[in-house]
Amino acid sequence: MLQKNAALNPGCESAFSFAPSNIALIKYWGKRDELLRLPGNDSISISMGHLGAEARISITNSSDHVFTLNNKQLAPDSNIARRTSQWLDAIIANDKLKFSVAITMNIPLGAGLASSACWFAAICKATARLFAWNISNKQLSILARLGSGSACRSIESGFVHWHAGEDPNGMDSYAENLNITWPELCVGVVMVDAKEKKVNSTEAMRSSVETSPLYSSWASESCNAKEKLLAALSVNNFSVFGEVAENNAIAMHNIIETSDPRISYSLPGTVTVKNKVRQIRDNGVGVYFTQDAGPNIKLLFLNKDQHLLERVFPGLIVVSPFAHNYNSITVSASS
Ligand code: 2P0
Repeated sequence: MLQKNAALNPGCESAFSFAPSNIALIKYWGKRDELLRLPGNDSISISMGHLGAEARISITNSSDHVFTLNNKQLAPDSNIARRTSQWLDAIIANDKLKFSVAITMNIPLGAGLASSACWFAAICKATARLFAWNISNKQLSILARLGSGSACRSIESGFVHWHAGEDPNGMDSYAENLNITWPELCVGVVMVDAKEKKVNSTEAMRSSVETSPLYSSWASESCNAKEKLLAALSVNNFSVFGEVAENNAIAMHNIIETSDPRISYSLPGTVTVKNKVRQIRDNGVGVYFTQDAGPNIKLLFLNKDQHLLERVFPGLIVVSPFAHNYNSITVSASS
């Protein structure tokens, strides 16, 4: 795709970049084109500050691409290695160039914490640096999207809007920063299970689109929810923001759970956490949940409630997406 530009950045033998993971507040669920990873609906996310991936990429003399995650080499036939090899081959379009890609990540892989989003976004940004491509974040988001849909939203920090687009070629399906800050907003991760999920998002989405009776109304319902969320964001209305995000997550899981054969990403611990959130909300605490394609729960709350929530959910990982400049950070591997 970009072979005309496939000359290395002068003096640059390797390049690295960080990308945050992101949590969708209005979810992307279902594709209109699988190969180009074009979604059926717009989505809105919040980037997760320091939680994410750092990618270092260089040319290698090996006969194939080599991937390491937190200093351990990945099997070439692992799902993520295969997908990334395909992405590099498609983007660089030069069979002779092979890359060594070292990823350091502080979230677990494949546990519903948007690991593939930060993985592909970080590699995409590092690759662009290696070749000194003079391209915009919009163009980077389109390239990252080809690796994993939600990766397009991890190019930017803060609130991000992924436009589904309509073009069959996908050039109008990109992500952009919403330019809204909300310094008090926090996102908390409640880890229920860090193991890799059994059914990946790509397969589960396909099953939802093909078999769930609820999928036909998803695009219009999520479009209405998106408008409500944008209105709430424009005036920092936390209760509407939280309610819309929570309901959108519930609607997505209803679709997933009514597919045939049935898929469920929730474990008993997931249900316990959600019930606890509802219970403390009934007692006046402003907290809402969202859940992605995995058993772990993300909490949405304001920083005034952080200490209380850390007591209720021991081990809560708190991110303040607007509290720091996350453009230059060092990532330590998750244990
Ligand atoms: C999202 N998820 O909006 C939704 C909500 C999970 C639940 O995007 O097939 O890894 O690679 O495009 O992006 C996870 O799916 O799927 C996802 P592919 P992706 O965050």
